[in-house]
Amino acid sequence: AQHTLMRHEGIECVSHATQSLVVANAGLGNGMSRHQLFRIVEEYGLVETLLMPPNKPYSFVKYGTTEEAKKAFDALNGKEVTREDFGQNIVLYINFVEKVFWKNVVPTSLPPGLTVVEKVISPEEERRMLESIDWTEDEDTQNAQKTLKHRRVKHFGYEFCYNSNNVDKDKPLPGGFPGICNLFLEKCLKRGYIKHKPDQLTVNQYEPGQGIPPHIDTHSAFEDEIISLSLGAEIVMDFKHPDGHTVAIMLPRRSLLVMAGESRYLWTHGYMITPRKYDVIQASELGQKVGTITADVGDLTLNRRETRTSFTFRKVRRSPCNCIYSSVCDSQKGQQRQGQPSFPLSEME
Ligand code: AKG
Repeated sequence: AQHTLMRHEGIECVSHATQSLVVANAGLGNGMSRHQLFRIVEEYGLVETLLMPPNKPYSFVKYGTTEEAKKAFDALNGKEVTREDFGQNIVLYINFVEKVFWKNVVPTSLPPGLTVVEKVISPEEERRMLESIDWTEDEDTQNAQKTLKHRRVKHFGYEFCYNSNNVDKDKPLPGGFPGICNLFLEKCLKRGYIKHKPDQLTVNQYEPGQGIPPHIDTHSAFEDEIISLSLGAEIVMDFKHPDGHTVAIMLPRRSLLVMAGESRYLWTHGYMITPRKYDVIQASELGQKVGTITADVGDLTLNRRETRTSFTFRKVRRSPCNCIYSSVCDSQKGQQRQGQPSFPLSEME
């Protein structure tokens, strides 16, 4: 029956062992996330390709060797796994295939309001921005510095408090932004990436394997436009709509992520916190990787992670948010953070 189902879909299963598997019940179409599937399949060998066709209840995995694929087949066929998000159990069904491919690749659109500007600064500016952050300062220096469980952070302008997911608007930090950041923001304003000059900066530093949990920046804390500069390393960031639709976006090194409108207010953003030190990315030319929707394309490979430092600039909000996304808006619920994804307690010291 499994073979018939796969043939309906144009997938030819083979009875001999190959490097590639089709994993039924583990697709984007039945709620399996790319992260979870990757974690499951990487246990059995080097995953060369992980292809998850849009809206389909199956995925394809290509291993470095046939032996690895065989190991995965033996261990996973018929195995029950618990889906991370809904806690629902599903049984995986696996077959060998000759080739991993997906013919109906349709470009999925980016979350509305989201832009990625590539090479927004030069390598020299990147170096100077990284040097402008002194991580050796101790606690009683002027800019709040914290080591969270999964990354370290430093705040400028205003401290972001992870207990309340908000800023103390009456307590600006002394010293302002590092000078080079002001120059960068002038450039962003001049080029029209942002309309208002931010007054709050969070610098996050992530070692390989670290990340940030999915969250929406608290509506009542910050204005609409939020920008994040990626330095030191590229990363794949996941954006998730409340209906469960997830889009993985490649943020190249020295690129600027601009989140406005729906992408800022309604979609969560974050990237994985796992012991692994690789990201699944599109293996096309560099220029095509910007804004890549890795979940929906077939041309995937793995990238080793390096230390990534991000500079996230935001403008502190001075009046309640009146956006159109009231289901996730704490201003409109009259209550802090109600129903809104926030940083879990485990994030904190
Ligand atoms: C945050 O600090 O709230 C972020 O979302 C940081 C995102 C990033 O590292 O690019």
